[in-house]
Amino acid sequence: PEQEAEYRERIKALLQKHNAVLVAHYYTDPMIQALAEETGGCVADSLEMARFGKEHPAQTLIVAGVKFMGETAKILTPEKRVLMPTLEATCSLDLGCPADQFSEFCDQHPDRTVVVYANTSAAVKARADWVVTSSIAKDVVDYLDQKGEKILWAPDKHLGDYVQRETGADVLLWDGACIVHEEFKARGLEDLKALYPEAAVLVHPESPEPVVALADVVGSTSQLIKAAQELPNQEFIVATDQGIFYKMQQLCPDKTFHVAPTAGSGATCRSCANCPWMAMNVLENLASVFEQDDNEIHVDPELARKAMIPLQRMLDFRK
Ligand code: CIZ
Ligand code: SF4
Repeated sequence: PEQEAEYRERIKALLQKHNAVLVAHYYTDPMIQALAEETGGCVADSLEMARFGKEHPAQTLIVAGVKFMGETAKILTPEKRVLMPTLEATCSLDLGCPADQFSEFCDQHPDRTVVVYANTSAAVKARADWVVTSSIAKDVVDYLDQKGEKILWAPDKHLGDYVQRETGADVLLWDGACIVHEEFKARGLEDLKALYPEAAVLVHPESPEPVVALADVVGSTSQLIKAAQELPNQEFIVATDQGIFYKMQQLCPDKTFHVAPTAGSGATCRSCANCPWMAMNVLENLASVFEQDDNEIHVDPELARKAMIPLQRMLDFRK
C-alpha cells in the first residue's frame, strides 16, 4: 500500500509535467480507474474514451485499456501522442481476426456490407464499411437491413448472433469470441438466480446465447451501468468483466452486485470474469509510461485515413 501511494503520486506528477491525460476503460483495475478520475481523466467504454481524448486539451493521451483502444484514439486524434502502459495488452477478438484473412473473407462476399466491432485492429477497420460498438450494433444493423443490405459481421460471433436474432437481418458471421464473456454459463446463472431471486440479471452481448436468454437487460458496458442505476432492484447479477463493479458500486453505493458464474455450480469465481489483457495495466507500468521507448501507438496515416471513414459513419449515426 505504501508503494501504491508512491506510484499514484508519481503518476499524478508525471501527467502534469507532460501535459497528459489518463483515460481508463471500465474493465481496468479499480485503482487505475480511480486515478483516472482523480486526475481529471475519464473512465469509459472504448468509444467514449476516444471521444474524451479528442476533446480534451492535453497533447498526450495515456490509454489504460487494450491495444485497439489506443489505436482508435490515435485514428481519431492523429495529432496527439498516444501512449499505453503496455502494448502487450491485446484482445482475443483482435487476435482472432487477422487483417489478411479477414480481407480474403470480405473478397469472397462482395455483395455484403462489412460491419466490424470496435474490438479490431486499424487494418480490419480500414477494410470495413461500418465500425460499431455494442451500444449501437443493433441499431446500425437494423438500419442497414431496412435498406435491404446483407451483412458480413466480425469478429464476435456471439454479439453478431445476438444482433441477428434481434434484427432478423441476413448476417454472415466471422468466428471470433471474447475469452472472458464466452466463459459465462447459463446453468450456473440459473442456480445463482435461484439463490438471489430478487436480483436483476445484466448481460453483455459478447456472452453466449443461453446466458443472454436469462438476462433482464442486455447491453454495452455503459448501458449496463445505466440499468444498474435505473432499475429499482437492490441486487444484481452481472455477466461482464468485474472491473465494471468499480463504477456500478460508485454510482449505486447501496446496491449489491454479484459476478455471474463461469462454472456450472453457481459458484462465482472472482478471478474468472477478468480480462487478462486489461489486467496488464498496473500502477507500475503506468508510472513508467513516459520512460518506456516502445509503448507509443503508431498507425500508418493512410491506414488511419481509411479506418476513419467507417468510424466517422458510426459517430455520425449516433448523433
Ligand atoms: O469487451 C470489451 O472489450 C468492450 C466492452 C469494449 C468496449 O467497447 O468498451
Ligand atoms: Fe477483448 Fe474480451 Fe478482453 Fe474485452 S474483455 S478486451 S473483448 S478479451
